[in-house]
Amino acid sequence: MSAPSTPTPTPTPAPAPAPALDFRAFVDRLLADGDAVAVRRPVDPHLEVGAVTRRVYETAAPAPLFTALTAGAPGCRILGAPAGLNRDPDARYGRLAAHVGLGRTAGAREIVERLVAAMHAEPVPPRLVATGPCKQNVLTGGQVDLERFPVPLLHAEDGGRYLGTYGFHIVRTPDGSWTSWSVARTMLRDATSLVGPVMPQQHVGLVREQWLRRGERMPWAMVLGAPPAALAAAGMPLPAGVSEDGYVGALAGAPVEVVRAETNDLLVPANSEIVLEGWVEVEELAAEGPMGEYHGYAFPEGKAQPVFHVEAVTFRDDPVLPVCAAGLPPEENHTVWGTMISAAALDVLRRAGLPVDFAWCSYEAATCWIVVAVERARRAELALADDELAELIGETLFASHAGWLVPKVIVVDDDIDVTDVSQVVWALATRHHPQTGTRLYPETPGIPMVPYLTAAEAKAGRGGKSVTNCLLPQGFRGRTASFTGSFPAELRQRVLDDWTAYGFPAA
Ligand SMILES: Cc1cc2nc3c(=O)[nH]c(=O)nc-3n(C[C@H](O)[C@H](O)[C@H](O)COP(=O)(O)O)c2cc1C
Ligand SMILES: [Mn+2]
Repeated sequence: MSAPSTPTPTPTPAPAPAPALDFRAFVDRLLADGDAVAVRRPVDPHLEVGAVTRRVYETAAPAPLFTALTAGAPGCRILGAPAGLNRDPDARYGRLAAHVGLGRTAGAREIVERLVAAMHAEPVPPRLVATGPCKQNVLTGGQVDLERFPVPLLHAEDGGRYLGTYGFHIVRTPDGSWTSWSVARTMLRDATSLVGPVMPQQHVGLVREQWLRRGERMPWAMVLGAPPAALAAAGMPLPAGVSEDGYVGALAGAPVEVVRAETNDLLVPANSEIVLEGWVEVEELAAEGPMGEYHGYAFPEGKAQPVFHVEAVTFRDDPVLPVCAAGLPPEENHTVWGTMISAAALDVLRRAGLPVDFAWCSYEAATCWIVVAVERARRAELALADDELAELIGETLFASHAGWLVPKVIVVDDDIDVTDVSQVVWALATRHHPQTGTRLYPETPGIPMVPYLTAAEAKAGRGGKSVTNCLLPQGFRGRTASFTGSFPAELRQRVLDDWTAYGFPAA
């Protein structure tokens, strides 16, 4: 007698990971949308990749996927400008939107509000899996050779070739309580080591300090071609003690899958394109830089920075190395870092109970200013003069991890769309009193990379910070003379409805 038949479960294929959680799916999505182009002719990682990528940013062209590089092992590819802007005004932020799980027509406000909402959601911890695509190739010990990747020289003035321009460090405190993911650049030092900045105020620096105090080398990993949502979170000034991995799950709506590293206990995103594993020696520095930087300049000197020793490399087949060629906006230091700072800053201000509508690091300002819009309707809630309110906003921000990064705060009313730089310029020109409208903060700590700092300020890590009050003065009698401001709604609607009838092409 045969056993009663039990229905055989139909194996349902696992759903393809969304682009936000899988860099390869992200690349495929960009290609399908026409927001990336496959460059099939041979391209040299020595300056040519950088030159093409810079021109892509500066003309808002699709991201270049270089598939035939003249250096590195066959099969290795490079994606330039992974979060560059698109010239189609309806899909301007498309690449960035894909990082955070939104469609390509999402606007700045939608992206920032999603980032803020994820800060208020329960963290979704990563899911440990046995293996993943990043283990398709495993090289350890004497097999490690970073030259197998097409490590580009990105600007002629750079002091070296950069493997890590769009990847993040993974480190953990010695007690295991805090895992930090953070984006920072890494320069190739030799076939088995990298060198890069570790600022003590950044979380990788805070964690390193704990290992230094114990006199132990710090286990380390770096992920290149990470899940885009993870990269975005690693470029976001979340508060100290917050593990970015749980934020990524909240942002993407699903846990990020991680696998154990080969040579240490760190967990790395399972579908990463390239994973470097190793350690940071207790006291070891080497020359790094210079390199074209986020503020738009390249300075002539490099600096001594910590060394990252690589003892294992794992990677997907035909890995795709993402590359940011830093410099004049808009590149990823503005579109990713600037947007992440905007979201973190907006959250700081709202949590402080301030009547703030929105905050935005204008990409054009190279992450050197943030514009904060005050809800005019809620101005009366605080019995503060305009300048006092502007200063309170600035000082609240400057006291936060996000506010350390941005030297200038510009405060406007919410009739200004802060994501439109032309409106910000108009507010600056017409609402800011040059004599009384600026408050200076010579003693306030800030990121020392700001280009206009004096040598003494950069050394002290203080000063060069300001709050610019562009709030309309109480009792201001002007009205905005414009299409929106000067006509009855009914007439405006009629003009819009009849637009082509007047003889204009459709908007
Ligand atoms: C493309 C890109 C490159 C970056 N490069 C650096 C860098 O080289 N050094 C640095 O300190 N921060 C860099 N950042 C900014 C940090 O990632 C950001 O401040 C983040 O908040 C740091 O993580 P943490 O807050 O956990 O310290 C970069 C950000 C992006 C998006
Ligand atoms: Mn952090």
